[in-house]
Amino acid sequence: MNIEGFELRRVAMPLVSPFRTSFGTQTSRDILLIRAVTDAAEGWGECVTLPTPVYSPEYTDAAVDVLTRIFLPALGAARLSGAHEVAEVLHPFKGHRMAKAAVEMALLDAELRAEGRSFARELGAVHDRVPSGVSVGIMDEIPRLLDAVGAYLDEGYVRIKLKIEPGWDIDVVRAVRERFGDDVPLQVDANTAYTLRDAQHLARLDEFGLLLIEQPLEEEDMLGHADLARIVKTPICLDETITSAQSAAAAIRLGATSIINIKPGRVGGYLEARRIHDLAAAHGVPVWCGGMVESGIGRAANVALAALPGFTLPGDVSASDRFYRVDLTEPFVITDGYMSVPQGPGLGVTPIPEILDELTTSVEWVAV
Ligand code: OSB
Ligand code: MG
Repeated sequence: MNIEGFELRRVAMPLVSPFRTSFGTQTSRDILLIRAVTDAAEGWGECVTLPTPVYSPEYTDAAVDVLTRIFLPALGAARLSGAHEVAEVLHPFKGHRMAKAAVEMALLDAELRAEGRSFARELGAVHDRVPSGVSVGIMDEIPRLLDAVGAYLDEGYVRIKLKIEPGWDIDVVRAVRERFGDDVPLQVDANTAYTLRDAQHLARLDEFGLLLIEQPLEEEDMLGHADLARIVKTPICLDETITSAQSAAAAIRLGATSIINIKPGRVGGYLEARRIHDLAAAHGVPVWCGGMVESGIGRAANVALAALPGFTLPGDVSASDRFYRVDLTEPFVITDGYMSVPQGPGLGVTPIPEILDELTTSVEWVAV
């Protein structure tokens, strides 16, 4: 694999409606794309960092800095035989997993395109379509939330995830159950908004038959989650806490998680994501594919990952129009609640040049 250089491109994508979580409100997505240029092919990667370190310690300007000054030159100097060596070359550098994941994704896409193989096949997908779940933000009032949930159910989403925080939890879940019934697959995501002192409060969610409670406590608090799991009956599912196969193994051993949300960016790449899938499967722990409000580029790879056999719960893999009026790629759509897994070489999708140009806010070429 002979790398000629990397293009770092910032793209501003307005959201169709504000997306509010316990850590803040997004109205637009500032996406960092990496285009890897090799002598055999080009490949695309999407960095899932947010503009500020409110979900994880990473943020987009830091990703640009560490990629430009450290990671891309190291990869250029390394004489890689393939994208599977990216993680090893970058291993001496601590953290910055989303930045690492983005460049690994770009080089993997280039390599697979050159060889005519798809992400899905490379990762070990066993399905050609995956069930689609949707993540629903916090809103100002319950009636608006019920309208939004009703609209998503009408569109065919097979699982609803409600973002929660103190003051927007029990009553909201009760209202959704009362309106839409007990059969709707339903789960909640707190993005670390509670502490172990809230255990009895969170146990009040048990009566609603939720699939899981996602990341109720702080990301470092593995023991707290293990304690909480003994108090609440609803399964605990970790997101922010799981940053590698090692932390996944620890969380499973401690009983801190009985289901895992796998996000490739958070764990340093699609290859580490597959390792977590394999580890979880060996322990009988179900996994599902999380999302970071990706464009069609990141979405394509997530859908491929979600088609692996251990992904037995619907993921946050929603249609392009859940977040964007215009996507960078051909839009992802859902049919009967499912999304098709791209089968073409590499990601199977590329940005549409005119749309990409229109939404681009900056471009930087890094020769290596
Ligand atoms: O915690 O799953 C999360 C979006 C940004 C940051 C964190 C999270 C989310 C979501 C949206 O819930 C998932 C999606 O992309 O559909
Ligand atoms: Mg989450």
